Amino acid sequence: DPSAPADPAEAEDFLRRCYAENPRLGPVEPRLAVVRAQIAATGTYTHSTDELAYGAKMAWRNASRCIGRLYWRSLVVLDRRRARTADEIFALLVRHLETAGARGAAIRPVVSVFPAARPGQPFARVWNEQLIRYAGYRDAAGRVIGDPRQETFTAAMQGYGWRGKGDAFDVLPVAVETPSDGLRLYELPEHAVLEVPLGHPEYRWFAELGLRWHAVPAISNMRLTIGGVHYPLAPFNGWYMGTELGARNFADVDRYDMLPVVAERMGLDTSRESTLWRDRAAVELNRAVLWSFEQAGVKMTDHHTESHRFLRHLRSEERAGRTVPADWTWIVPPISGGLTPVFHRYYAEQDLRPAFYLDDEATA
Ligand code: HEM
Ligand code: NRG
Repeated sequence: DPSAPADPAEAEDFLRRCYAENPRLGPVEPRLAVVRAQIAATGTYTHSTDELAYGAKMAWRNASRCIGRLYWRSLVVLDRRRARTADEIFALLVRHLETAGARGAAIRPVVSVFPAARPGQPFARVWNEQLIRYAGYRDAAGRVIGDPRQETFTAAMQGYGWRGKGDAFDVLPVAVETPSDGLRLYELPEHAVLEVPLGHPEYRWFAELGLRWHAVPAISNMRLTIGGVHYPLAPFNGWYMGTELGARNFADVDRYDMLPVVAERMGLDTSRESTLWRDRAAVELNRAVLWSFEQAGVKMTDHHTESHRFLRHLRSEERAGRTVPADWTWIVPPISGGLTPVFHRYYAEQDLRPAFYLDDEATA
């Protein structure tokens, strides 16, 4: 429950770790005394700018499903704890996307931290799972145009009066809910949404499929918890790994389901599974994704490179005397798993905090 009082033991554990890892912050004991008193008086406490920034980095470091953690120290932390109104919040979400990656520029990992939940009080949230997502519309024939994953959300937005174009890649509005303004919908300005049209290095017909994807994955529905304090609105982004699009968003049967279409255009024999037409189509789809982002000059990583980087991260964390919690089922890429080194080992499974939690499966 994000509105529960801060747990003093969790606060202490976080502060000790934070100050031990950052000697420049000085001794932790005086800070602990202040925080204990603040929690006793108000049920919560306020992080210093340094504590917030380092806590957010620790939460990324502890994200056991994330293969991209080598760069956890470079996270840009935007302190947005003073934002209140829906208009203010939306303007800062746009600033987040601008900071993450202006058109043509490199993508920077960024988190924006909005006000903490206070004991017993309502708090601001964003309903979207990511700041940029494509609508999914169910047509009369029962088929979905766009991203089927967003069908329920899209219908909810339509229920609030939103009307999309009805195309396969309509950017959804951002639904901001605050205690003072209730729910408000906002359209992202075009300049904040960088997209890459997909083509293929050899197949001229690939571009005719009309596929595209947004450059920045910005997850907006996970709660950041640091030292017993909950930040229900703390959207973060890094860059994409190609397989997220090529092996999942475009390939999954309950997403854009493109493998049969690609296989057909490739002229593959789809009459039997043993021709491995799915696998062959999936590889070309993934090549198309990586090639297109590279052509567009938009940062993206491939699963082989990222797997090696992740092992480097494991080694460097080990040298620092820390274990790296990791969830094998999420770390191993969704194609060619066994061709990457992350497949061939076990990982420590631990729920370390600070952390990002999806509230449906929240453990705090
Ligand atoms: C999950 C890569 C940055 C936190 C993932 C996944 C990948 C990935 C491939 C699995 C996603 C899936 O299968 O749907 C990367 C790359 C990054 C990056 C390449 C480039 C910098 C970040 C940042 C944060 C973060 C900046 C937070 C500050 C997480 C979390 C998950 C995750 C919490 C789990 C999401 C969930 O449970 O749905 N990441 N990531 N990642 N990443 Fe990263
Ligand atoms: N698979 C999801 C995104 C999940 C997080 N992936 C990242 N995160 N790369 C999708 O939209 O396909 N990140 O912060 O970079």
